[in-house]
Amino acid sequence: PDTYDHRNRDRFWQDQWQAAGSFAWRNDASRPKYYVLEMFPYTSGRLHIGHARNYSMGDTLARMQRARGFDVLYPMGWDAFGLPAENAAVKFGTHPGTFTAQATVSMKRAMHDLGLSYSWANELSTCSPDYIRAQQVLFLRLLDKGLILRDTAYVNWDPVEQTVLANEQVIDGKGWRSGAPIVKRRIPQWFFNIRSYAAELHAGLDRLDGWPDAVRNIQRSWIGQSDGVEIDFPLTGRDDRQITVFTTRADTVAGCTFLALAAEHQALDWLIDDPERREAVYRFRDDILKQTAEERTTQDKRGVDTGVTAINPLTGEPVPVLVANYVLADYGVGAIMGVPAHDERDLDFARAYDLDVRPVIRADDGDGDGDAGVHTGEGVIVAPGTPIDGLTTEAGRAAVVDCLAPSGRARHSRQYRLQNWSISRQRYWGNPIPIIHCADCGAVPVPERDLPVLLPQTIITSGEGSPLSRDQDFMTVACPSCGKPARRDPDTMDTFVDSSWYYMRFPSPYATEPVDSAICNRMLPVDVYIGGVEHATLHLIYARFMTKALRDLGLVDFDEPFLRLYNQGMVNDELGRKQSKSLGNVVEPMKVIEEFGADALRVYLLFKTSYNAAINWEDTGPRSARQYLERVQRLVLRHQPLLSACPDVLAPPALAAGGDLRRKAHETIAKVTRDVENFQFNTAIAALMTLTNELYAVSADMTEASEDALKKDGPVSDDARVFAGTLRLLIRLLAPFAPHIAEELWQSAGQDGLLANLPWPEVDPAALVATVIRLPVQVNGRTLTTVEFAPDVSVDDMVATLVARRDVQRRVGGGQIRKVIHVPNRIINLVVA
Ligand code: ANZ
Ligand code: ZN
Repeated sequence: PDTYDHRNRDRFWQDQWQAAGSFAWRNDASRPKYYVLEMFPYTSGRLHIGHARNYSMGDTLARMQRARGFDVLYPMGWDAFGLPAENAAVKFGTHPGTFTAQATVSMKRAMHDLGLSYSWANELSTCSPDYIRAQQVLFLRLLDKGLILRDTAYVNWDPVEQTVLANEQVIDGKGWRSGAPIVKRRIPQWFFNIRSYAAELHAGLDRLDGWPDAVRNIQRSWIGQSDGVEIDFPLTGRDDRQITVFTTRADTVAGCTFLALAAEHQALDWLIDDPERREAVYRFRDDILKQTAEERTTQDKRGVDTGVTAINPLTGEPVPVLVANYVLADYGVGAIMGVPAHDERDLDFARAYDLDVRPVIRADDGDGDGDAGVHTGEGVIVAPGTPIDGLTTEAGRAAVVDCLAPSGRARHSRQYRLQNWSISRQRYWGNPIPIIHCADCGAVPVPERDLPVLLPQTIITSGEGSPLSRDQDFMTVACPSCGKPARRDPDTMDTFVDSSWYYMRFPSPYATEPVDSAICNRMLPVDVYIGGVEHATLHLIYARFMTKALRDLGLVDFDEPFLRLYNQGMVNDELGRKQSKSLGNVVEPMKVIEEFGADALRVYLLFKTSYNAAINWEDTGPRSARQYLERVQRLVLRHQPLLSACPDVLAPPALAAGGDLRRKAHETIAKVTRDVENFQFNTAIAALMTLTNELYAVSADMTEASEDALKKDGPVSDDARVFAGTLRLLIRLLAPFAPHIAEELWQSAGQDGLLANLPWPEVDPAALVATVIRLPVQVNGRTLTTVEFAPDVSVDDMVATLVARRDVQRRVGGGQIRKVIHVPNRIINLVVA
C-alpha cells in the first residue's frame, strides 16, 4: 500500500512487540539503570490528551534509552482510590471497585493504542490487596518509628466532601477538589510527622538541580523557613506563666505595645480568670473558628482583649494581651508581639482597638519617622534607656538575644510554615487505617499477620459519621491486645499517601515487604519524572517526605526520589482556552488515533513546541505530522531496491564518499540523542526533518545511478551506499517518536527483526569532521555569496578559487585585491581598490 494503514498495522506492531517481550524490564544489573516515570494517572475512566502528551515524552525517552543499552524501568500503574470513583459509584449504583476496574481497562487499552512501551509486569494498582497490605505495613512501621502521630487538632473540614483535608489540599481557602470554603473542626486525626523533616526538605532543594526552579521555589515558600527569635513575656502577677512569641524583628521589641494570640492558642484554656471576660473571649474564638481560612485572612483585623497584661522583658513595661483573627495558630508559636509602628498588620489592628503606636526604628536616611505610616525597613534603634539604643537593626536583633538569653527569656528560633500532614479521611474508597481503638488499650495496631484490613464490600451511603463508621460488621472487632470488644479506625488514608511511595514499589510490586530494598536501591532514584506542575506542593512534597521516612526505616538508602523533574505544558483548545466539558472543546486522543494513527498524534504533540510550553490544539496538526511520516515512507518505497541491495546497517565508516551526507547523518544521531535526553523533542524531530530534506535533495540522482547499477548487476556507487545507509538511519532515529510506522518502514527497507530490539546507532566521531566548510564571501565588506572549501584549504588557494569565479570577477570589476581578511570558519573578505 502507498500509505501506511495505521488501523491494521499499529495493532500488528503492538502485538509483535508484546510477543517479543521488547519492553519487559530486564532487571539486568550488568547494565546501567535508567528509570523513566510519568505521574501515574487517577483512574477517572478515560485517557485525555494531556496524558497522551505526557506519555509520548516518557515513551520516546524510554525507547531510546532501552536501545542505548540501559536497563530501563518504565512502569505504569493506577492511582485507583479516591472520591470521584466513590461519588460516581453512588450516583450510578455501582461499586467504586467496579467503576475503577472498568476505568483501568479502558485506560490501559488506550495506552496500548498509543504504542506506549511500558513494562506491564510491574503494573500496580493502589486499590489491590497487595498494595493495600504493603501500605498498611508501612503505616505501622512509620507509627512505630514515631513518624505518625495522633492528635486532636483543628483541621480543615471540607463541608462538601464531608472530610478532612491536609493544608496542601486547601488552595486559597478552598478544597482542592470541591472548591468549597474550608472551615476548621476539631477531630482526632492521624498525622504524618512531615514537620520533623522540614529542615531537610528545605535544604535538599538546593541540590535538586534537575528540578525546575519554579517548583523548587514553590516548595521553598511552602516549607517556609524563617529565622527569628522566640521571646518570653511573663504575665503580670503570675510568675509561673508566660506567653512566648515568635518574631523576625526582635530589634523592634521596645516598640511592642501589645501581644496577640491566635484564637486556637492553648493559653486560652487557663489565661483568663474573670468569667465574663472568658465568656466574651470564647464567643469571639468560636466566631473566628467558624470562619473559613480565607475569611480569616482577608477580613478586617478583629480581636478581643483578654484583660490580662504581660511584661515586656526588655523594657519592663506592661502590655495588654489580646486575641486577634490575623494571628495564625499553625505558624511560629501562634502568638506575636504587636509592633504597630513597624508592621502594617499590627498598625491596622492598633488603630481599630486604640492601642499605642510607638516608633523605635529610625530609617538610616533620617526621614523614616514622620506620621506617613509605618517604617517597616531596617535602620537605627531609638529606644532610650534600653541596652539596644543606637544600634543598627541588624546588631539590635543579636543584642536582644544576648540581653535576654541569660535570664532564659529569648532564644534563636528557626520556624517552618510546613504543617504535619493530616491523613485521616472520612471516606470509603481508600486504604483503611490499620488501627483498632480499644477503651482500655487505646490505639492498637492491627497485627501484621492480620493485614490487609480490606474494605467491606458494601457502602452504607446514609447515616451519621463516615461511611465505614456506619458499618457495624466492619467496625466491631476484638482488641488485638486484650481481646475485649473494640472498634476499628473509621477512616481511610488520604489517597496522596498512595501516590507518595508507589514509585518505590514499582520495581517489586509483589514483594512481601513494602519495598524490595536491594532492587529499589539499584533502580532508584527515578532518573526522569514527568508530570503536571500542579503537583508542586502536594504530591511532590509528600513523595520527598516518604522517601526520607523510608530511608529512616532502613528500607532504602537514597534521600530524594526524583533526580530530574519535567513539567509538561498544557494542551489547550485552538483559541488557547483550557479544555473543558462545558466549553465542548475537549480533544479525544482516541479519535485522533483512529483517524491519523498513533504516530501522527505522538509526533504532533512532541514536535509542536517545547515540552513545557502550552499547545493550542490544531485539528490540522496531526494531519501534517502524518504527512511528514508519509514523506519518509515515499522515500523508502522509492529506494526499496537500493536499500535491499546495500543492507549495511549504517554507512560504513571507511567510506570517504558522500562525505557531506555521511557527516549530516552522524550529526543527526548526535543531535537526536542529546535532544531526547534533554527533553528537546521538538528540535530532535526538526533535525529528522532536515535530514529527510537532505535525502530528498539527492534522491533523484540516486535513483538513476542505483537503478542503473542494479539492472546491470554491477556495483553500487559509494555515494549510493551512503545514501541508503543514511535513509536507513533516518528510520531508526524516527523509531522512538513514531514507533509503528518506523517498524513498517524498516520492514519495507528489507530488514529483518524488530527495530524495537535493535541497539541505537552509534556516532562515528570521524564522520563528524567536516569534509567541507561553507564560508560567506564578501567583497569590500558586502556579502556576495557562500562558497564551499576543503577544511584545510590555505588562504592563497581560497583566493585563487574566488578570483576564478564569475560572480566574484563581476563584483571586483577589474580592481586590484589590496587585502584579504579571513576569519577562520566565519568569513573571507576581499578588499578591492
Ligand atoms: C514583631 C514584628 C515587628 C514583626 C515588625 C514583623 C515586623 P515571617 O518572615 O513570615 O516568618 N508572626 C509571627 N507568628 C505569627 C503568626 N502565628 N501569625 C501571624 N503573624 C505571625 O514573619 C514573621 C513575622 O510574622 C513575625 O515578626 C511576627 O511579626 C509575625 F516590625 O514580630 B513580627
Ligand atoms: Zn484492649
